[in-house]
Amino acid sequence: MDKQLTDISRFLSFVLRHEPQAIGITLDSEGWTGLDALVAAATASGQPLDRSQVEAVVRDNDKKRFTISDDGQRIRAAQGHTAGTVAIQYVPQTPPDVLYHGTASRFLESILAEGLRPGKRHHVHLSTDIGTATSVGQRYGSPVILKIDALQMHRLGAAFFQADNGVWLAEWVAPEFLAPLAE
Ligand code: HQG
Repeated sequence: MDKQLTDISRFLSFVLRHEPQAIGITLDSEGWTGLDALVAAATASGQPLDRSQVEAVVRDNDKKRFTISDDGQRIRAAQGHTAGTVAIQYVPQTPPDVLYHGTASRFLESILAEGLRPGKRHHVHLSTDIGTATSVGQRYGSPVILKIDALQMHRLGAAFFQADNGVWLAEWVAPEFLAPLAE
């Protein structure tokens, strides 16, 4: 994606996950807002946007971070929210046997003691492959990959969900279901 579209993607993450009020829009409980309203509000608050740029970001985004509704009228972030008005009713799913979470080595001691917590976001984010987990973990420092016994956790009662873009979500992961991958 070119730099302009990357900047727009960052801006969309900011307003559609975290701070819709920064440009005077609201998100419904499923995270949706009107696409035309978003474009108008962004432009009015100094981030000029047009609908075709937003559509290009949604289409070309490396992680499919955003979804446009089937009728083309609304847009939402697929996952990663911190905004308090949003409580997406993801459909519970049976996870694969194993999922991965990338984190920074400095968080490891705390995670082994307390489990994985969502922090400010609404869910813990998990991936099906080690490569994705590695790049997620690298955002905060020297990465460590945790292997999660997802299916076992699910069998013992934990709910798992999948966002529109395929990212796996859980409410938390207790320490007994996770272990650092051997180097
Ligand atoms: C850590 C990006 C200490 C956790 C990525 C993580 C992802 C703990 C950090 C998405 C802990 C939270 C989400 C505990 C968890 N003690 N640290 N008990 N439990 N942590 O950014 O999963 O590019 O909120 O390991 O690709 O890193 O923005 O979560 O390091 O999919 O689309 O606390 O964000 O997507 O960090 O990333 P985050 P995350 P985008």
